[in-house]
Amino acid sequence: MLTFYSPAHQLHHATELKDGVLMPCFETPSRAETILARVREQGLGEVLPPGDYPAERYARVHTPRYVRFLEKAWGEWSATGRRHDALPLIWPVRDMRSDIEPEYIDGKLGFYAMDAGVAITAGTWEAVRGSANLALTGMDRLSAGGQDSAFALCRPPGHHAAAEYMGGYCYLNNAAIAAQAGLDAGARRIAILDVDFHHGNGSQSIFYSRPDVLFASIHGDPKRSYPYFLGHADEKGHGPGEGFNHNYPLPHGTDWYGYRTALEHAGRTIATYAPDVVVVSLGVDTFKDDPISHFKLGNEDYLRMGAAIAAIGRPTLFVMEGGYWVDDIGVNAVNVLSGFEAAR
Ligand code: OKP
Ligand code: ZN
Repeated sequence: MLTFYSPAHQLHHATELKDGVLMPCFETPSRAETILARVREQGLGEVLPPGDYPAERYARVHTPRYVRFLEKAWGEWSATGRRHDALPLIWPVRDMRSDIEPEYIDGKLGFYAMDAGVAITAGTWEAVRGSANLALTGMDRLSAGGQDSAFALCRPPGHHAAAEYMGGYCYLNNAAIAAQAGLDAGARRIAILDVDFHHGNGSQSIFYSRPDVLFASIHGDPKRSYPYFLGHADEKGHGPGEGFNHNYPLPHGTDWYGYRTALEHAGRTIATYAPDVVVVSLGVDTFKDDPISHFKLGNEDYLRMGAAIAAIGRPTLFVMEGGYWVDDIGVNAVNVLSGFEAAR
């Protein structure tokens, strides 16, 4: 399996509030480096750089004003004399205005964010573009034919980012950008299977009213887990998208035996949809030792997960999302990929 990787991700190393103190994010550069080392150690296949793409490609699923904000945010923030990470501290809720973009950067940060887990730093935009370009390059290789699967080693992750907001360490939605690129290259249907512990609210939101991208997500029940406000089982899609959104919220403590039932159900749903490509939002924060999540999967379960994804039987693009127990992140992520390959 080809892996797409870029060192540009290292330019993004941000802070978040942990128990009231600004600390390095759980989402660290070492995550991607550890996965890359494991890809090489296991001889998974060639490691290739991303192509370059214009920002219009991101604006196929994001709004142009949001993409412009991401590009300009650090410049506007640092022009006010501040050198520390730019973090939102005010958010529009419910009946507030979403039509008028604030002019001042502090207002813009909140306007385009769902939480304070998305600091913008000097290198964030370069890293974020690089990450999206990996997903685009992976999809382009699948669309060109001759490849059954590819792995976009994306960092920062993307699945919490919607058309017009960032959140949960995510800025551009890499999986959604790739799915749209697949359609633009001639695919008729794409399925996104999101196996990250957290519900992929951004991916769901982007495709909620569309039948050409089916979204299926297995995740910690939002009644108790981030992102709290989306990801319930009764969210089935809207209008022409009705019936093309499938959520599998599971309780804290879910182990492989609980997980596999949902995964097999999601797999059958996707196989019936017969997509031209499956995009897997690959988070391995379902691991038993993950510091911010609450499932109980073990190392070998990721081999089984890969085999279950292979059983769907479609060309597959793996896009890296979360996973915060760095000691095992390489083993677990690559186990999914090797389990997939062994079962094909
Ligand atoms: C991103 B991805 C922990 C707070 C959790 C946000 C979690 C984002 C997860 N103290 N903050 O889905 O893995
Ligand atoms: Zn996650």
